[in-house]
Amino acid sequence: MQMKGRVVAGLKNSVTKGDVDSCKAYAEKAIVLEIDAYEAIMTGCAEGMRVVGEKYQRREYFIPELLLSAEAMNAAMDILRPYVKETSDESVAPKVVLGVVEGDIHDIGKKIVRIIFEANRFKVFDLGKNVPLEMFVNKAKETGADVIGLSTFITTTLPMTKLLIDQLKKEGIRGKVKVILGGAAASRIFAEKIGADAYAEDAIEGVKKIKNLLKGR
Ligand code: B12
Repeated sequence: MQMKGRVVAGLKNSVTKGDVDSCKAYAEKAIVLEIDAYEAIMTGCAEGMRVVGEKYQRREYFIPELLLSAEAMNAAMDILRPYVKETSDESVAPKVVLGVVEGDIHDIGKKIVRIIFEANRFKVFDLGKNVPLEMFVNKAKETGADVIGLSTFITTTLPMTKLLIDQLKKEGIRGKVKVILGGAAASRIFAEKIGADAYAEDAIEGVKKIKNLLKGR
């Protein structure tokens, strides 16, 4: 296996095993070898997390293993983040309020989204995880946001997304701000059902969908 392949596989295995030290070491190797940082995150770390999800579903892994893997992935992302290449797109940057909905603490996907949005020169207001609806609404008003990006990983908190859209209507700002959904619990069909503007499978698709939604603005 080529050196690059070995490092990416190392990242994947380290996330799967929840080995923080080895994850950091592979992330640093990726930088030294000038491996594309986004590729290292997606084909290394995120792939490892996908395997973790499968193991959890097969009951080979439980919450403690998930937490260790999340810690390992976060450690690698901290090292790789500054090296994610910025695009040369000079068009006006969309303002995006981003967060994980109330009741949900899965924030790894959202962290990747932030990295990729910022690499595309979007202005991101990251509200973090477990974010109450009114915080999204207030931040959107305060910043004059073009988009609210909602991350949702558990089905029990999915209804929050519909409540947010209702709230935006009540406040009279639904026409000014687009709503995009992402995360394991969301889907294109669900997004259409609740009247969101878009759903994205991953961060890159999110960038494309947002640019499309704001075309001509
Ligand atoms: C790691 C993990 C955890 C960690 C989270 C750590 C952290 N800081 O994030 C911990 C251990 C805390 C955890 C807890 C729980 N978890 Co959990 N967890 C996972 C796991 C294995 C991986 C999630 C992840 O980080 N993936 C990695 C990222 C990179 O994934 P990604 O989806 O590819 O991300 C991309 C897209 O989603 C998209 N995207 C994401 N957000 C957004 C937003 C926008 C705007 C856009 C455009 C795109 C976008 O872009 C991302 C980057 O490209 C999933 C399994 C799964 N299949 O998702 C279960 C999973 C989500 N968890 C699950 C459950 C049930 C729980 C618990 C309820 C367990 C419990 N009994 O306590 C708790 C919930 C706690 C809570 N209130 O939130 C279930 C949810 C099932 C359901 N249908 O509701 C899953 C699906 C596992 C399963 N198969 O049962 N979990």
